[in-house]
Amino acid sequence: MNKIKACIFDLDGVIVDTAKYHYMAWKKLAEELGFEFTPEQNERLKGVSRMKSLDILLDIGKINVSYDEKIKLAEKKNNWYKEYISNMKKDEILPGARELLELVRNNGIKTALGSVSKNSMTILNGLKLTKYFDAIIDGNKVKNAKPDPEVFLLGAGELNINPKNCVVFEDAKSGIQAAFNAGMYSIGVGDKKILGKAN
Ligand code: B16
Ligand code: MG
Repeated sequence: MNKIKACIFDLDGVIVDTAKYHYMAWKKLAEELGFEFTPEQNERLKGVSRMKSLDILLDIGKINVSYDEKIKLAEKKNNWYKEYISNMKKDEILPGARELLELVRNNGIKTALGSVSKNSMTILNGLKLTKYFDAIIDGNKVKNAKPDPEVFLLGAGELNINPKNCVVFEDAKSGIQAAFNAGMYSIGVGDKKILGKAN
């Protein structure tokens, strides 16, 4: 592979254990709407934007609602999610994540966050992790959710590093595909059966 000059990290499910909170909030919304939402179905929502996730969820529940209603449902889910993450503790930083960030930085390798979550800054600041990133790309900066490569290409751009010298760490199938689409090397964090496309 090419020389590694930058590492780009996804947030939910890679740096912090927030993927479970997204699932809890979507599951609660599904229950309120009268249907079951399984962990297997939840895999389709990982790395996907809030509104697109809602569309997938409503499709699973075979529910049709107006655009205005969708905005209200997404807000409801986000309020539950924010309530869950407001109580997060430092031990919810995933094992080895902080150590890896320190290690790569100590070796002169740049770091970026590549998340489509609009709540990224709340989480990073809350857990005092912001200082580990040379660039931060979050859901407020990107227009296209993974598997679109935009989030990772913006990260490489802010770091001024060629995409072919970047390594992406991802827990979502859509994120591994986004890294591939960006021409970057990828490391899957999770189940090999789901993330098999990762380098
Ligand atoms: P929010 P990541 C993604 O974060 C999550 O994987 C996905 O489940 C979530 O819907 C998305 O962020 C949007 O999050 O509602 O907080 O804006 O994995 O790209 O760090
Ligand atoms: Mg993720």
